[in-house]
Amino acid sequence: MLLAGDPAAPTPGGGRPALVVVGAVVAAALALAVVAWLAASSGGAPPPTSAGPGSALTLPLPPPPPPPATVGAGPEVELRAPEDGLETELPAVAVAAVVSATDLEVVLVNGAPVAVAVRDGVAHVETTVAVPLGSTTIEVEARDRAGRAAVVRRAVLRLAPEDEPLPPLPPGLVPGPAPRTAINERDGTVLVWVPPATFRMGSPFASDDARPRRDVRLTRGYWLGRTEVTWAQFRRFCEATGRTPPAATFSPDGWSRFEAGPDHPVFNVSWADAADYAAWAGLRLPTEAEWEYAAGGGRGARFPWGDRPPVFGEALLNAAPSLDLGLPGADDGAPYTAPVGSFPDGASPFGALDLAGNVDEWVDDWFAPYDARPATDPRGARGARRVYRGGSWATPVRECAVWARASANPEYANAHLGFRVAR
Ligand SMILES: [Ca+2]
Repeated sequence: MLLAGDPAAPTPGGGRPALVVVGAVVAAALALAVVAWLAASSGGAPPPTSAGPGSALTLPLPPPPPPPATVGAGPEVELRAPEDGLETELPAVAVAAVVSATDLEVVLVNGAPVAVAVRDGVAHVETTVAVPLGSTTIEVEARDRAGRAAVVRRAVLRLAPEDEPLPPLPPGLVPGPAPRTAINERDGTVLVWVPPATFRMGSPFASDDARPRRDVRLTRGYWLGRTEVTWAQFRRFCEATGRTPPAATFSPDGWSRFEAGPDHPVFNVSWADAADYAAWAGLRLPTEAEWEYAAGGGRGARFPWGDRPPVFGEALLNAAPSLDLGLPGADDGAPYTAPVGSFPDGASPFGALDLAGNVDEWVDDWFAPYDARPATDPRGARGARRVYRGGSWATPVRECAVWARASANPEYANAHLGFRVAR
């Protein structure tokens, strides 16, 4: 099976028309699965999609990120998947893109250049991308000869329906309060199910740490804590194991005093504190790749809920004021930590909460630079620093991106850094 972006995938000229015809048959079913999946992940609200008989089905696409101020508007890309029927044998999808640009230089589909045909003054691109089981991301990128900013458009395809049967609950887990959730009996953590997937990790809009991007395959589904571990949970662990709990208080300005409530996320914990808790609970810390996929669902969007930043009066996460967007991050109503799960509208595609903001979260991996080669179930190579993810109450909104990486000495502990568990 080919992976998206695999160098063996079709390139300009090489047998493309036949593959397009066959792949197109798959596309409609996939696109419909996308619609269903996006509808489910957005709380039932139908996505802005139209599909009349015989017409192309336009995938719901996030708005492109703004280009850098020094670069003018680039080409525009419209990604379409034709509606032709159902075919399940071939794990490939036809990608048809319409590109509007006066002086087009190159169009890339998942990083590979594709042939462009100009009809009626508009460039049309058709190619196929092999897709693995689970979720995959189709990404079309175009550049013009003036080198102006490429516009990247994405669609996420799922071969498996959202109501795919869950594997049997492993020992220690019991059914949770909602579909596709479970409760870990030892510590009461509510977990959400994240299915196996292939996705593009990192972002072209990220700092150097989150590049180069790579295709990551997660071969096994996993359970992830719906929220961060709380003070109440961590104190029970300390009582059971004879540990001294860390301080739940700090002075943000040297004279006032903040005390986190028992339903706030634990902080002032080292990486070892987090790992010890997880082991005590019969759980583990998520890997960095697991964390990123659970947060973004492979959609390429900046935040767990999508690309749109919160507007005035809207609470999607607990972050710091974000003057770069002209947004009042303090609208979240929490100057420091907030009770876990306080921002249900900021849920990830799998229903996890507070992945962006509240407290940063230790993950299992050591920090290591990304490698452009595809990776399967990656773990950071042993290093000096452990990774933490997601941003916190002290992080500007824009920096609470699903791809944003941070790392610290494993002994580091601070009032912005906690963790969540996985199984
Ligand atoms: Ca968090």
